[in-house]
Amino acid sequence: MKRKIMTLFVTGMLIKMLVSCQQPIPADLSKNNVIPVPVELNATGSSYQLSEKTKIYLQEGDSELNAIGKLLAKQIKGLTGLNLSIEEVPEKPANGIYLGVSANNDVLGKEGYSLVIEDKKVALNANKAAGVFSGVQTLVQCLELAGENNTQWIIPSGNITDYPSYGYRGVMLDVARHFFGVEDVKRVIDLAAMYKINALHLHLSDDQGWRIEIKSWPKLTTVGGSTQVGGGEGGYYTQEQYKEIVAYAKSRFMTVIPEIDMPGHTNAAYVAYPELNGTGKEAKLYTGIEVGFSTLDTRKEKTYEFVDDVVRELSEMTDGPYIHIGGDESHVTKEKDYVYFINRTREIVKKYNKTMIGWDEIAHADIDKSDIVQYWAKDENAILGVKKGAKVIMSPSKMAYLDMKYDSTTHIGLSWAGLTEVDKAYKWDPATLVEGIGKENILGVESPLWTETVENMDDIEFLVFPRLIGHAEIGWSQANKLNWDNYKVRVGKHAKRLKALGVDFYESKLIPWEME
Ligand code: TNX
Repeated sequence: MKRKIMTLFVTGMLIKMLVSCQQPIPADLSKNNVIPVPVELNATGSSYQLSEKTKIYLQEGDSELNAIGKLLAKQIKGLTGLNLSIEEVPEKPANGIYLGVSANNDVLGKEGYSLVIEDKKVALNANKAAGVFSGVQTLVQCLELAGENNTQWIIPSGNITDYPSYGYRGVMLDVARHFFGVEDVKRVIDLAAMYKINALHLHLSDDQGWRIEIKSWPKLTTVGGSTQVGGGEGGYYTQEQYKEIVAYAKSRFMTVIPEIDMPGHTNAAYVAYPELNGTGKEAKLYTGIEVGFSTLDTRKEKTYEFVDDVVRELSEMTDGPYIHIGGDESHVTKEKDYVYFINRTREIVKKYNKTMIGWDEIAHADIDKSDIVQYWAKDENAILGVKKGAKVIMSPSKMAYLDMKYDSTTHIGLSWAGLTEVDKAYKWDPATLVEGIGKENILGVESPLWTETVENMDDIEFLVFPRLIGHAEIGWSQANKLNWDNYKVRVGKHAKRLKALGVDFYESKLIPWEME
């Protein structure tokens, strides 16, 4: 009898243990904190639990998926400590995390994805690898701790269907005023990619420094790259290093847009090659932060040989479709010379099969629907560009400029466009901001970080985060989903993640940060 009771007891314990292992932990995906907020999200109340045994399965035979699988494993490892193995499979498996590129769903486009989370499996499907990459960023954000003593990593169950509002979602880093090396740029790429930013605009030249090796004009870097704001030693990327950045960005589905700012902002270039100087004054290396005093000599053929060589070499190392030619604040270039210069430079960019982007002033030149105007300052310039058929990248300085101070006490940053607290940075709609510019005219959104006052990675992180996260949502999410009160709670929940990654973000008082 005793034995029978014992057997029953042990069997009961075993069953209980088995059931408790298999019983999914209840969780609510709708309480999630995903940024950018997805197009459609339905919660089903249960969860998928991760363990050391969880596998990442990849649809067979796709090298891009393989790379994404590895990045996913790395992100999961970083967050949870779990080592997931990766395996290619011919068919969707009955368990594990599956990544596939055969969604065959027009609505999803190139970057959209569908994510289905069930008790036993997670399936992420897209039309293209870029979509899987977007979905992976969502999936990682959905991971949370649950269960007894909060020790289990789970993904709340449900379905997410998601795709971007705008195809271009960028961040700009000015590496001319202060130079930042390859490792810093890679960190910016990684952090921005977590929020589905897909364009990295590098401001590679300005009065204070020339930062990209051009083999046919070697003194641009050896002389023009030798200093920076404040008189530090400056620096530049060799072509090999630049290509390394392009490849790293590409592996995160991000396009690099190189900018050579002309005909103004060119002091460093013509200190190296005085024959390009159009000011009639002798030039010296410059380490201050004034703008608008420099110009190339727009009427000299030599200048166009220079532009041709620079654009050719840049095009050869850039696999993306765009070359940014600057064009802003050319205050000492006569209007007719400015227009002449932009027109000729535009032809050179076209000759190398690239699309020209320029700051909004370029709308005064003979541009058309094959060009892109980056709105930063003047409505009338951007509107003129749109009238000529050009598409617009929205970077309104009052909301999108990451170098503006948050408030009057902010220790770095400028304030010429106003103070930009996190709510102001978030509360705008690209499609209604400027009368005469609608969604159909807009390529996307970009947040520029000018670095006159930015000296190191901590400074970058402090000004970029959290404002870029809000801009990422404006660029990706549907306009009717953008809501500050809801957003501030979600972004508050990102504090732990950001801290874990060592991001030195600005702890705005407007956001209910959850630090513990
Ligand atoms: C204006 S924005 C500039 C930059 C400065 C920036 C500082 C633009 C196209 N030109 O040269 O760095 O202000 O906020």
